Amino acid sequence: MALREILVIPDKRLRVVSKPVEAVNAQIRALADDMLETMYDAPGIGLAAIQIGEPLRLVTMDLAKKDEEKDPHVFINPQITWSSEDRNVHEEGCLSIPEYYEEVERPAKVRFTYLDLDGKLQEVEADGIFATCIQHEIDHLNGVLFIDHISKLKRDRVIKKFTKIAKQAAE
Ligand code: GNR
Ligand code: NI
Repeated sequence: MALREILVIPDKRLRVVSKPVEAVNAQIRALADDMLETMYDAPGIGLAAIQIGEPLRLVTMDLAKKDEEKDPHVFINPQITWSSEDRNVHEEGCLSIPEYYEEVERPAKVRFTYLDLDGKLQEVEADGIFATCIQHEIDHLNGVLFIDHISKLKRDRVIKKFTKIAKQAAE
């Protein structure tokens, strides 16, 4: 297991469309391990592989509360098969946009398929924070960030702030 660096905006790699995982092998399981370790360390409730620079359609998640036991999940090639008409507003954050939070409206419930770590196809229905989080992570696989769902004024402001920080760090 290894702790990996999390990419932060405006890193262009966060805009890449990730490729499907071709085979669930030892390499993929090792990458999922690194992602879980990095996610727990951050700490975050979800992580997409591209956030550690790996352009593969692989997501980790743990929605357990602080006082609960760990509940690690790995979703490979997740695909939404149904979204509810009714929508929900939830405050979102992203490890690639540190310490910035904003409300985002998304379908309240989704169904999605994915491959598990044994390469077996699964389908689940998600609501609440689970629905919000899987949609946030699948967005990452498509190069989409939660700030793409907020007003252009707010988005431009946060991108400008992080661009300035990156330029200062490069000096
Ligand atoms: O840790 C995270 N919290 C969170 C809160 C609300 C909606 C989505 C998330 S995901 C985020 C971790 C992350 O950046 N995943 O890509
Ligand atoms: Ni994120």
